Amino acid sequence: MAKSMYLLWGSGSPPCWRVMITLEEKKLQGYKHKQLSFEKGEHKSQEVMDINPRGQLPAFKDGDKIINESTGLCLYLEVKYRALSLSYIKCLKSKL
Ligand SMILES: N[C@@H](CCC(=O)N[C@@H](CS)C(=O)NCC(=O)O)C(=O)O
Repeated sequence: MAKSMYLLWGSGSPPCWRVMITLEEKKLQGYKHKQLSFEKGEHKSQEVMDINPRGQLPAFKDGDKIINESTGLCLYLEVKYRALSLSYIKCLKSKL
């Protein structure tokens, strides 16, 4: 199910964690991913710039769809995989 997804991420990045936690919570395992080094400037590599011209991580593709903003990406995953539970969304809804 998640094989069409590709996530470029960097260590120590809360926006990357947000996306990875969402993928884990939705049990979307098996997605392709690559860890890049901020220290080596890999977030400015051509591979990243082709997906996210801001040169920021996370950079994400699902098939031919590109979604870079981490909060928008979490919303995309929530809408596309609504049937799969996401505890923090449930928690937020319970507080409304
Ligand atoms: N609004 C973006 C922020 C992404 C972001 O700021 N990523 C940082 C790492 S935490 C980054 O790539 N910084 C490198 C840079 O801006 O050159 C999101 O939520 O996806």
